[in-house]
Amino acid sequence: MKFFDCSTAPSPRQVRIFIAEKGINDIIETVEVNLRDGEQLTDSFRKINPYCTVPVLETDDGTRVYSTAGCCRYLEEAYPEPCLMGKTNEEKAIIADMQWRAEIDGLLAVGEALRNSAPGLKDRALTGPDNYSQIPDLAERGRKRVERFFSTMDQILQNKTYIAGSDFSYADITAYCAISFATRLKFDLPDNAMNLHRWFESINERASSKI
Ligand SMILES: N[C@@H](CCC(=O)N[C@@H](CS)C(=O)NCC(=O)O)C(=O)O
Repeated sequence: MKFFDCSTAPSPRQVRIFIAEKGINDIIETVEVNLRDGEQLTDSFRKINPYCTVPVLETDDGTRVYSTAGCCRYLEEAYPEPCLMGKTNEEKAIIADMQWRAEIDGLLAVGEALRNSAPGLKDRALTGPDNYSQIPDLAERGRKRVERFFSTMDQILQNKTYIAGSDFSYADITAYCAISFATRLKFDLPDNAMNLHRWFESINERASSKI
């Protein structure tokens, strides 16, 4: 199996953490794609992924999976233990619900704020093969959405150890990657978000978060 990664980017980091939690690093060949230098837009990478994004997972029969959710789904089916996407129907649905929220309200909100303001991403306001101009109002909207995400996550974690219940799951991985990316970009977790701080520190202590 081959995994196209970028060590500084939050989406492939989700897959990296997923792989580490499954304990299958040894059977996966990792290929680093240099997004900073625009390697995702080269002809040779377009042949690997026409969407020009990472992660990409190439399975042993040569099938390529282009989305984070698709990569994680494949790994969960192929390596069911430890379970990261739920066992019962209810668990599976709640984890999918919470993961989707963390992706849309967390990771995409941080991306909206960053990609519509960073000088280095001029005309790259969206990922993919086409160029899109930055819209400063969207950067501002993204910042507000990130603040809202922090407070919603704090509330969700009020009576729970993890985002989707009592077990660590894919929903925690997505929320963690979104929040640690936000903190790298100088979004501060609110001091009074005690549940969020407690949860964030507990995920920081997992070996899988060190990679
Ligand atoms: N929804 C996609 C998003 C993937 C994505 O946007 N990846 C970013 C890195 S976090 C990327 O490849 N960016 C390329 C670029 O900035 O042109 C997924 O989850 O796979």
